[in-house]
Amino acid sequence: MSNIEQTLSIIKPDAVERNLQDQIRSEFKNNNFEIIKEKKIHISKEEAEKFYKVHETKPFYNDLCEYLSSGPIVVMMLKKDNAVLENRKLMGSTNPKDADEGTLRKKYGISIDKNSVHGSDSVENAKVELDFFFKD
Ligand code: IDP
Ligand code: MG
Repeated sequence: MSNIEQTLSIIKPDAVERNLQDQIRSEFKNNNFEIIKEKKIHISKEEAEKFYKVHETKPFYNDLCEYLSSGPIVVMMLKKDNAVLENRKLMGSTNPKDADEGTLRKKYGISIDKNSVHGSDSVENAKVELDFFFKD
């Protein structure tokens, strides 16, 4: 039985800075994700704080928000069977050091904070996060 979902991917500033968006886009396509919408934007720190509000009590919250707003990002609406979990699998562990071979964070991530990609972690959060960037 199919379970088509949509999820949000963000190509983070470290990856956009290194011009990796074409390679990462190919990775999604090669893994049968459909890219429904895509845009390159540069968000403010206030917007980053809103996006990462779930992490507001974490010690790394301020740095995280500084970082996400430090340069352009590419946000994508992805669609696939079980897209949320499939994207998390393709991304790999939060810390690139722990990420499996072949995952995006293993291939492109620099460090736990500069880990190149974001992906929604649940169907519910995917809806909220997609709305955040793509609600017109
Ligand atoms: P995720 O991106 O794999 O879902 P989360 O726990 O949701 O990981 O954390 C959000 C982002 O915050 C991570 O992608 C990473 O960039 C950053 N982060 C998470 N844990 C740490 C940490 O211990 N130190 C610094 N940055 C962190
Ligand atoms: Mg997360």
